Amino acid sequence: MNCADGRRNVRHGGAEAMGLNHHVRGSQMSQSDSVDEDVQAFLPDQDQLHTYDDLTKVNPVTPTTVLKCLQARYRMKVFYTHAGCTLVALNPFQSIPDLYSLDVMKEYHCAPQPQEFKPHIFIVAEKAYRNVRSQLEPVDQSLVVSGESGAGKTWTSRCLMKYYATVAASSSVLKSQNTVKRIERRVLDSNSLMEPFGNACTLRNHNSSRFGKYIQLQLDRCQLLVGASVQTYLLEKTRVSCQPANERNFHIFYQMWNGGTDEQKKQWMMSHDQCFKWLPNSEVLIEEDCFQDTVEAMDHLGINAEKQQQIFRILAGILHLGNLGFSSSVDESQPCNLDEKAKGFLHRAAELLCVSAEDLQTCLRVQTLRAGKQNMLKPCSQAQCIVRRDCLAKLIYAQLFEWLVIFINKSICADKFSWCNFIGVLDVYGFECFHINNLEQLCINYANEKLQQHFVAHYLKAQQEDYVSEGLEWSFIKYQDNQSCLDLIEGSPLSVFSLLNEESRLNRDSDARALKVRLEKELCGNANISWHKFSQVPHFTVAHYAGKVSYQLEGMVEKNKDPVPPELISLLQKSDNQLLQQMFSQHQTENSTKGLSKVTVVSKFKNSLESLMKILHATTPHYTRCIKPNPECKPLMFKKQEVVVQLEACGIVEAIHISAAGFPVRISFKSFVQCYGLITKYSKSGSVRVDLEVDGATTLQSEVKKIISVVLQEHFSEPSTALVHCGNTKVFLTQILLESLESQRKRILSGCAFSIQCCWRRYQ
Ligand code: AD9
Ligand code: MG
Repeated sequence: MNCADGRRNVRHGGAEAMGLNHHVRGSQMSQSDSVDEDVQAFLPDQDQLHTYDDLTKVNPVTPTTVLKCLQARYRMKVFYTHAGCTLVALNPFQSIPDLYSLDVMKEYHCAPQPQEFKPHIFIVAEKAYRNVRSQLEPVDQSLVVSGESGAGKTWTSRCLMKYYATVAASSSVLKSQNTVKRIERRVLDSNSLMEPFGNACTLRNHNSSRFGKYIQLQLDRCQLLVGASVQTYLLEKTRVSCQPANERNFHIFYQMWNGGTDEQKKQWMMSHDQCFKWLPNSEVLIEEDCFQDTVEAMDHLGINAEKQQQIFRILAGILHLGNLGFSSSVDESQPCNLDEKAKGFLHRAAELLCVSAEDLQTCLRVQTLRAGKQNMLKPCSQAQCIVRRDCLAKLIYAQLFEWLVIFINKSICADKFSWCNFIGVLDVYGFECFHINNLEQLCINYANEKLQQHFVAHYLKAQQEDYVSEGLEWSFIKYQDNQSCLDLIEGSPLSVFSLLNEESRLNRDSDARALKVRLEKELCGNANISWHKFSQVPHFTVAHYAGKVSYQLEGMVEKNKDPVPPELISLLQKSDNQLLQQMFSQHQTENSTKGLSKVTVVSKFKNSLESLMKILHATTPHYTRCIKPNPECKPLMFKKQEVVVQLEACGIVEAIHISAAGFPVRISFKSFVQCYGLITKYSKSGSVRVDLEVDGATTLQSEVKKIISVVLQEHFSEPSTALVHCGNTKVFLTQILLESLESQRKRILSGCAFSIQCCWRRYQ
């Protein structure tokens, strides 16, 4: 039995499909093998579904056939599948020996035609690497890795980085802060440092990235890796002060708690008889809790012992802030008091952050209001004190993360004259739809809409190229783009973002209901927004390409403003911790010169995404869609319902629809004639001789046309162009025509079998 994707079935064996030999054998396939192999019925044979290396070759391409195919492959432990210009990666949730070994890397790197090997993330990596050399514009490449939480984006990004650090290893070293380390090591270390600070254990992934990142790997003229730079997006800083139930804070806090020496813990004032509120679930140890790895990465990147000590003291200071509680004040004119138990934590927090305990306490309990040119002091309520405490912690943590990223960039970025091209790896959060969604989800889903738009444009281009190279018109493809959803979110002059910003810039307490009325009035013309008539909670629902999401308006304006009381910044600027001082000295200049206080979260995010999109547009993209086969993260468990939702969310189903909008079934002339030639041979009107020895596209094309005309005459009254197009080497069909061809072929075959049986009986 042969398989539909051009490779003989015997070359693919279940578990063997993972190993090295398998790749080697795949590569030995000869040209002639690949021509006559797809002689078979083109409707998928259930037993052979796992052999489809490319989902676009499953005939017909529908969400159901695609799902079945992926399931069959997963069962056979085949985790990668092409989907046209995209790679689908199913998370195995178990380590697969040898799948990512050095030998396998070398094999893909050295192969003359790696795309003939089994689908693998290394094919994508190698293709991008070779494109850099191709001299075709644009030469710079982007590898976009997407998928839902726990699907394997970060794992895949690491794999890609390791691949380049191996195949493009140079002898270059970078020197910074007295440390000399090979650049490949440093680039990988940058990941090891960002992850403990930016990742956390969540209900959906024990190592969930709480920020997006785009890493550009810089290559010199000889295509050797000489440096890298990192851009990060929207760190989930609220996690520092508020951890969802059964989740944890960022890994780094647990690493310090579990991995610090007694001496260090003394310096950080962390003794095990204390209980830190912002360190929930500290008894759960995970493999990411390795403090030594983080310290090593810091060493390699050039963060010296003194700086490290400053960093850890700041982090310990944050943890102590979490234990500050306030009691409500009876007299409103008096600030509320610190809880008795909290006093020790206040002093320790102040000592760790190197600020005066008195100033810290005042900052948290009293706000300074500006009235004209005068400042007025106003005591804070209990709730306000808590908001200010959390704000301080988030402010410090976010700034520390930013400082780390800047430091990493200084440490790994090559001199601008020493590199000429880059390969970018984008690891961003996937589409999110929770029970309650707010500004964070709106931003994340907006980012996904942007990427989807880019993907669709790219996918259509690839489709278009196929059609054009086959000499077909392109105009019959109709698809729904997501421009109107993007207009709704970010458009001008009126959109969710613009109205949210308008509200955020008004100096008043936000009113979710009033904002809802405004959105309803101004945006009702856009079909992508709706409201549940009877809902008590102010909200709006957006019809994203990946599904509908309801966003709550309560608290959204405040989140968008993300206000930082200036007293907190001045407090930190006065800190004796050199690093804190340095981190916030910049803050003030920016604040006064650019009026940063007016820059909202959505405007900042929109700007950073727009720069990212500009970069993506100027590069050749390669898409990898990671899929999480089950929410329990169990090895080899495939839940269809979960997977189909993700295929929808990551745009694969949309891509399938685009391809189905034209002609989802594509078969080479030769295969088509071999398979359906018998239709003309045995048809009532047919006396056509099907000569398989005849070569040449023209002859084959006329054979194809004859077969099609017989089927059309017998089954349809429609004009043929609606059902079929003949290209230069392939025939493009609709599913319905394929089914008619199949049924006719089967009828003829069963008729033949019957005649043979009759002859045989007569002969007996
Ligand atoms: V999140 O949006 O950051 O929450 P990711 O990044 O998509 O998420 P991640 O890469 O962290 O998911 O993968 C989750 C876990 O799946 C990993 O920690 C591994 O245990 C597991 N995984 C993912 N890909 C592979 C793989 N190719 N082989 C083995 C894998 N295990
Ligand atoms: Mg991740």
